[in-house]
Amino acid sequence: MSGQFSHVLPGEHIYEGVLFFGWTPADTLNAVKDFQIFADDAMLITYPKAGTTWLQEVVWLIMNDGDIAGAKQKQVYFRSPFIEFKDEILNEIGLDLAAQTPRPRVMKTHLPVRLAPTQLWTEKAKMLVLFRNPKDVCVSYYHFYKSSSSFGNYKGSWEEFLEMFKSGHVDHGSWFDFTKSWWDKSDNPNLKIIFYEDMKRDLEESVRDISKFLNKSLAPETIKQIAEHCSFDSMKTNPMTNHLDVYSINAKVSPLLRKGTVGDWKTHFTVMQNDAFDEFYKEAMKAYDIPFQYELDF
Ligand code: PPS
Repeated sequence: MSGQFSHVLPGEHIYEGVLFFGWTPADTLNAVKDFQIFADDAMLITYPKAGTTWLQEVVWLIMNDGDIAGAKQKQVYFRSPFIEFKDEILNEIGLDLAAQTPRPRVMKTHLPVRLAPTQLWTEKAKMLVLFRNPKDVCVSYYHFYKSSSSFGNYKGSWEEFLEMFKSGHVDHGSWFDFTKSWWDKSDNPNLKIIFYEDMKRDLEESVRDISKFLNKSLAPETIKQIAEHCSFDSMKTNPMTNHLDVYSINAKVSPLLRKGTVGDWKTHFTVMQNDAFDEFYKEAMKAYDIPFQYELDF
């Protein structure tokens, strides 16, 4: 698989068939499977670049009754640990942070079902799976690969990256495998599928809907405040969410909060690339009818 592509991720390795960068080592992945989960946990499950940080801020605020002052005191990645991540420079050791986080916890993972903590199922934690259309995910991932030293500051072409994405030769592996694995679980009453595009269409409505799923009853004014605090412009200028402090991201190349739109793929995909992607998607996702939205109609 890797022989086809020239880009090498720092510390890259294959774990049970999935490619990872060095910040997700094998011993951490082993420990994640057995990681202790509690029924009051909220696990945010996303493929990279699906809008994870956005959902982290939204769900942390819902679980903490709209405590915006509290959210402004600590970076989102310390309040809502990324369980399979281990960055000793940033002192961000996901499993340690998660073990120290007061309950109810909000945590994040990009893992497919088979690599996720098994106790998610036995302890009946709340699982929030955020999906974003794969074309925008791929574009967002491409820019992040270029800007981040953890991803080896990708210098290759967009064309090559698109092929890497399609074949799953990117950190955390195939979007297609990840997506199918979680969609297969969508009947589980403790699991909610959320779409990035729906959050873009009406964030207040999404906050209300997610609160209901989490059994949190928030005042309409609190819901409004959360939605305002979590708008793209607000999160982009908020030092607790914009990741401008993260040493590995060169925001001059591309910040984490880059555009935050639906349909930016149209400025990257050629007509031929788009047709080929649609064909590839049809084959890879056959038998899966997931209502992805590639543009917003307003
Ligand atoms: S990560 O590092 O994998 O967890 O990245 P992730 O947070 O999943 O994805 C980054 C993309 O999410 C967009 N984003 C937002 N969009 C809309 N509104 C808000 N508030 C918001 N916050 C983050 C971010 O801009 C990245 O998408 P692109 O398309 O690159 O702009």
